[in-house]
Amino acid sequence: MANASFELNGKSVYVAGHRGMVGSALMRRLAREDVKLVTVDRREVDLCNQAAVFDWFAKARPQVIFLAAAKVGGIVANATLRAEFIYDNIAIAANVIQAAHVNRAEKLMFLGSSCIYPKLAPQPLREDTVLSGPLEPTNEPYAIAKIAGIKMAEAYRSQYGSDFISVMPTNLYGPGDNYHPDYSHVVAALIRRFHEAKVSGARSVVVWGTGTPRREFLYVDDMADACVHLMKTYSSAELINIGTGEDITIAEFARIVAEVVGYIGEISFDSSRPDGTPRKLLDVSRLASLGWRARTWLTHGMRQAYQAFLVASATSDKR
Ligand code: GFB
Repeated sequence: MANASFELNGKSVYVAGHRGMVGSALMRRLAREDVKLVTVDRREVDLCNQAAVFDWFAKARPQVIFLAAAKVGGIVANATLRAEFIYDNIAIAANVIQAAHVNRAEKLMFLGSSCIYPKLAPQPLREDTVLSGPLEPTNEPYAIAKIAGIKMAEAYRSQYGSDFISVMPTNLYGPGDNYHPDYSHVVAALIRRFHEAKVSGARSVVVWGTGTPRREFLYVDDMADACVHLMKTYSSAELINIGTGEDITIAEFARIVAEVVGYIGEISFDSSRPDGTPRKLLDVSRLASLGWRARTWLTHGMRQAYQAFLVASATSDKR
């Protein structure tokens, strides 16, 4: 049974990964709920360290867990740091899910990714297509780790009756993104590249790949809102997608970034760079049936994301 009514009020709620882009959006959203927020710094508890995680959980004993901690990055980070992506993400999922079980947490939400679906699965991607075909090679280690987390949540529900659920976000963007020139996702990479081109007066900006892949982009505060909604209303072994239900090509997206940033030069494409999966549009009908839809238009969200980039770069310049 998918529908549920879970009370968050008065509960201790742990956001794992609270300093990341998704975790910090969850912190902003949960500040509007009547909950006791619990966090722990990475310097104090490394989530890859089983003993540290088990010790901390035994003391903190959170009742509700949003498992948003992960090692993440864009297409090149995924394709290059393959060992780190599979090891860190499996370790984080294994340690936190087991600790939640041992300490009798009431509910846990595991955050996966749309890259868990087969590269050539029918579009839009339905939740039941997971494990129905080969994965996109650039991010296979990350996807396998996320599938391991999903299968853990499912197995703990089946063997122990744990109320553990898994949500699959589409490509996310917004405040708190990572703007690393090589390892970031496309949104942060292009905000930075177009901004730097505008500032330096460059006449051309290079976008990776052919520009033809299609991607769906969800503003991270919408993602956080959907997570809180699903924590309260969803209880099932089945995955649930979180997205907007709409996608655009990378070429179209690059033009939006140029406009938001105010860059007026040329845009060219470097097809020696990887395209990744050709299309990754989520079927969001399950989410819609639970009464949630995305509210932030892409251009509006991109304006907010650009402002957040300007603030972040001004802060880092002053250091
Ligand atoms: O965001 P991105 O790295 O992730 O790339 P994926 C999306 C698309 O944007 C690809 C193109 O087709 C890239 O070739 N792109 C164009 C760029 N210019 C750039 C650029 O400067 N930087 C980047 N990064 N891309 C990731 C997965 O796949 O999606 C992760 O690797 C995760 O595992 C994440 O699931 C959400 O959508 O290709």
